[in-house]
Amino acid sequence: PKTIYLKDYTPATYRVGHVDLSFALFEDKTIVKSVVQYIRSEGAVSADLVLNGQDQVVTGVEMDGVAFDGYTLTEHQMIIKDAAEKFTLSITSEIDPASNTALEGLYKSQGSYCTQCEAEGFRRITYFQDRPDVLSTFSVRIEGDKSKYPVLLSNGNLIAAGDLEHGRHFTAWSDPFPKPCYLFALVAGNLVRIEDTFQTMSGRQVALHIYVRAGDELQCDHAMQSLKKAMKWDEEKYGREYQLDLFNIVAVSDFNMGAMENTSLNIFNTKLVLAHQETATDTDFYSVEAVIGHEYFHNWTGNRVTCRDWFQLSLKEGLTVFRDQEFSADMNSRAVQRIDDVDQLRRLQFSEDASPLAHAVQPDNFIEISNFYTTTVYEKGAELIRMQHTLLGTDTYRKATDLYFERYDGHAVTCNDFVQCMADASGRDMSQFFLWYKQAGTPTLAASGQYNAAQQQYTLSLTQSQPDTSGQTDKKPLHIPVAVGLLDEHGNETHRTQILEMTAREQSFTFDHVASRPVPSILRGFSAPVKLITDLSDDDLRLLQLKDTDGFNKWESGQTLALRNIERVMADSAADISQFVDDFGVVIEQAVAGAGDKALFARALTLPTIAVIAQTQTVIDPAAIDQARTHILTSIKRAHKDALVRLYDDNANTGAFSVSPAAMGRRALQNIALELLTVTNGTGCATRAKAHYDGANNMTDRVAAMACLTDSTQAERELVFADFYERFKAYQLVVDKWFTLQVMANRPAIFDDFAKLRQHHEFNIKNPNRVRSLYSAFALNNPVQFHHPSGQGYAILRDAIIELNAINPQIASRLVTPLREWKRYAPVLQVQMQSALQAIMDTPNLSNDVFELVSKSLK
Ligand code: B3K
Ligand code: ZN
Repeated sequence: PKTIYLKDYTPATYRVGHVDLSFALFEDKTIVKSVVQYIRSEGAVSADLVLNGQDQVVTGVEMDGVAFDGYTLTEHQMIIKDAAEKFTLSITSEIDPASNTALEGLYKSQGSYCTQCEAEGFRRITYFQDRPDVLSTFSVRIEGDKSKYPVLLSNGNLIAAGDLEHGRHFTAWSDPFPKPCYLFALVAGNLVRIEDTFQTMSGRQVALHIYVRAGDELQCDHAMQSLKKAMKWDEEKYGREYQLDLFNIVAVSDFNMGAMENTSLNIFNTKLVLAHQETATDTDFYSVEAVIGHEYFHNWTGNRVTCRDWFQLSLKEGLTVFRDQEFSADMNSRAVQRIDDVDQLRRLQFSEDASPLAHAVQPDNFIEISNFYTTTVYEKGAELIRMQHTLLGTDTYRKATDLYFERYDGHAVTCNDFVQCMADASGRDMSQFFLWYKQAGTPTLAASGQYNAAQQQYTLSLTQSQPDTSGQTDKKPLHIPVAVGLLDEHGNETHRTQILEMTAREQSFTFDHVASRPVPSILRGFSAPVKLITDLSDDDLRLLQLKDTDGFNKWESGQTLALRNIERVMADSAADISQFVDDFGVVIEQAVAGAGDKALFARALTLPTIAVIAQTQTVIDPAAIDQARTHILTSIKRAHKDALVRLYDDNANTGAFSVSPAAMGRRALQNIALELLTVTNGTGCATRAKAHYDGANNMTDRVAAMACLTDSTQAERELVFADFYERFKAYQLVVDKWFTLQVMANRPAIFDDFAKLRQHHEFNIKNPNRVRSLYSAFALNNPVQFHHPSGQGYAILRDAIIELNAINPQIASRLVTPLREWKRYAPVLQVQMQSALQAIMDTPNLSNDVFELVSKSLK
């Protein structure tokens, strides 16, 4: 496989004026005709036109309307040497969407046709310069059987439709805004639609349509409301208005990821559209809102201003994730949003950084671009935008984004161009900041404080260090915004949040008028994606946990105390944790008293997960982490059972179901009480969890009850899981949950259970959601059994990757993630993880996707 380098970027030799596509859909094949105007670029270094294409049979080529055979076809290219300065090329080819299991290009999902072109799927539809910097207007004609495919959609505006002979019909579409081919989309199917409208800030009416399979239309309201909120939010926060008269969303069951932002025709995984209290959890409701927002926000950040090349992926993804995070924070609880986002960053991105697959937010090489839709490009990328927002301040940041849109609307640009707008609008030098885009790895920030009573001064000394990562050593210091406030010994805030700008390896910052020894609240709101090490005592952390005005650091202090205690127990199982357990009781009492954000209390009562704890360990031993964690949870339950029962009862479900943040917070708090009360998995626990399940009027409570039962060996477990299946077997997304909840079980029967589920008639290896519900759920949410010393867990994943490699390389390569950090695991686990990776490596016909991740992981 060939490696592509950022340094080798050259502009396309030909520009494209207009693309005209026509699709004739037949059961055994689809005939695609593309008519494209090519114009040689000024200063082009060659007159050769090189088009990408694969998995299609070319049946006819014309140049300027005349049959043409002056081209060469290679496995993945069509080359026309010494082409004219300006010409029109027509290519007719045949493709077979029904046999496309990679779910890239044009494929079929449950009887409907749909497309996925990002990043390089358009080349599976027709021969084209499949790169994001070739922008053009598109017109599209689709024809197919009218009874099978009554709905025929593409991007832009509908300009014609009509009936044809033999029960067929057609539609014609025109998208007047130039776009790269990765934003092209087509849908044909038997779908129903939900309609609404949105009036834009300049007073235009936009028709909003959501298309789903018949029967699913009752589950679309939340998505529609979320879309309208997102459109409004982008107008208010970024001054961005939607430009077309129509905005379509289509939900499909077979989709490699969450959703895709194709211009005016977003295609979504059903999981991120459908939401009803009976079938979706609060987390699902939350994700639907976030992803509907995310794809909508791409209209400006990604589509109207797009990427020059795929090394710039974070230009659109990091920025759009930041935008969706802020949207969710505005719609819900800001502190909770930040906590959840940071938790995810630590669990997934920090672990990526700690593995051989660590890469920069703007990578400089790749083999397969699909492998770079990573949490580094997305979530760390969002942190880089957040830091720029922090450094500039809200108003200047807005000036900078206005400048960005004004300068680059209709253009394909780079991350450097974005940061330059930040620099130009603020007058700040952002060149050191840009290193965040180029250097991989999670920096460590060490902080220590010194109080000088005589001078009434407090000095905070900060040291930053950057870890070596594959191919990168001797890194330079970064420009880090460190948000700090000071509290006095009573917990009163004496110094409000200041942004300390760290630019050197070591730096000290002095605070004046400090009347007594303060407790610093450092890195408020997690102002930079670093690992923070402080010299704060347990008492300092306890003060912050109770009194900090920063919601994030209040939570974080409790988590740090929990981590310290887990480590104490890991070092000595008889360690004294009574102080921590007592303090935990104080938080439970505060939650019972009920003043404050319930969702925030629920987070405060949640111990760090095994995955987050793992990121703080030099050698990872999931079973040992689990043992220490469970010991603490059990001690908490024993000490505070009565208070937890009160917390559970006080937060019981009353009245009608609602997805307001307050109602979600109440459920989260009651469910964490349930979780703490059922940690010991005895008969009482099972009775309590089953009662919770039986009394539930929504999916959140049912799933919470089942999560509490899954490790159990009590009879209630089987009763509840059987009832759940019978009740919901008609709902694919709920059956996914049924698979997931069972493979999360930390109990010896897991391997037998897993084998049965793999053979279950509802398991389908071609459906990505089902694969994730079984394999990813097991490998990521069941760390103790996945890392079973027998190696059975690794063997399960290895076999799935090998099987999927031939079916759907993108999904296969995603499954490599849980193995990539193998070098950090305890020696007996490490060798088995390595040999699982080696077995995959030794498999013939590896896809580029799997080859790249496995070979780099093994290095
Ligand atoms: N841009 C798409 C991701 C495409 C992934 C291609 N392998 C979804 C998103 O980030 O919004
Ligand atoms: Zn995106």
